[in-house]
Amino acid sequence: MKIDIVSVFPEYFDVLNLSLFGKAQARGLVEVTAHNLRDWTHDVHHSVDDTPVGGGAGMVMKPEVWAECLDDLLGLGAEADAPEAAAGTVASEAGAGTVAPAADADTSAADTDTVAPVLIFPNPSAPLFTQRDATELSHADHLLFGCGRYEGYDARIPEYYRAQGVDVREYSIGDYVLNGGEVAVSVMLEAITRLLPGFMGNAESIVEESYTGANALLEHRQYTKPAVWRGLSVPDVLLSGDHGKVDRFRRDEALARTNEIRPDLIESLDCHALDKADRKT
Ligand code: 6GU
Repeated sequence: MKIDIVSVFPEYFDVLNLSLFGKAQARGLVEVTAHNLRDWTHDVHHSVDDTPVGGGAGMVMKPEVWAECLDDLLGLGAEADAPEAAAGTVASEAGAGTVAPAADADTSAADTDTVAPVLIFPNPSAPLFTQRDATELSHADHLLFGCGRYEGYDARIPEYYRAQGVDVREYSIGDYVLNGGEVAVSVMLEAITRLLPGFMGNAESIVEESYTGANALLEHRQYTKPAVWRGLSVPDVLLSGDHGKVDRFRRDEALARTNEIRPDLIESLDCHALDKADRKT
């Protein structure tokens, strides 16, 4: 999986050379490049932001700088804006009956043999990023993250790239405010890449986690040895060796804890995912 990140603090992502992510990079499972947005500025101050139109506090990231950067990284470049570019020429040829529309489509697909990246903007005012999104994005070949700073980015940036046919996503990671998108991108990146085959080493541990599968329940609590520690005991049933009973105990606990801590997850449960015993819980 190829990953590009654009930020005014690209050094923030140096931590991706550590730990499991560093190993995954060394093994070629992921290939990350953090770019400095200011490299696409032309003015002496390398400015990337301006005051909000309509007034208000703070600064908003300018669309021109982002567009130069994203055109480059998406491979849209000059031909997207040039008047003699694809759309006009192809349309007139097709109109003259010389080139079949299907042939045009084939040619343009062959021209770009690499898959277009999914373009992702962290945004506290966007829909919540969930395990479902992480799973979906873990199947992409190329992700491009654009980190906003200050009061955010000009709303026309995602709008423009959507209109160009790019798969553009905007996500919030939770109901709190961060200073910029860098932390949010780190969170999303970890949630996505740990799902890549071979990233974790132990695929089974992923399957049983909270928020995954049809159930999307909080996970049951975990214990290790000793069976009694500072007067606190592991639940007896876990020591019984009866796998059926252990599974039922864990499932009941997952349901009860989810109901207490995250009733919203219970509300959105697929009722077909509940078995007969669950309904009694
Ligand atoms: Cl994606 N960005 C920022 N700046 N703050 C956030 C967020 C994102 N998600 C929650 N808070």
